[in-house]
Amino acid sequence: MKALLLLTLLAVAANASAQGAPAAADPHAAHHAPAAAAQGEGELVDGEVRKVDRDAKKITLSHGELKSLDMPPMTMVFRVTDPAMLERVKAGDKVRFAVARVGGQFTLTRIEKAE
Ligand SMILES: [Cu+2]
Repeated sequence: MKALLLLTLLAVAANASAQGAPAAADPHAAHHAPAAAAQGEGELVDGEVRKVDRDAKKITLSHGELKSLDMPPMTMVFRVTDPAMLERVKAGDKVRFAVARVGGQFTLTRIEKAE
């Protein structure tokens, strides 16, 4: 009985750590450490808009280092929760933005044009 309980606990622990790992289907995830879920929210970083896809609610940004998400500078695609955020920016704009991990996806929480 005791052994069964231990196995159950191990299974729960393994499951929990698997959920913290990036989705294997995301080719961008490989170089991102599985940091804690809500980390990085609110940190404004400099970036430049590469592509805006309002229909898909996605934006491609090149960004500087994101220390709280343990990300080196790169170009990547972010999901947006509100497509209205994409009305104000276009490819080539210098921006400042904040990103959070929502459901394992890097999601833009804020974006504004840089001065
Ligand atoms: Cu990145």
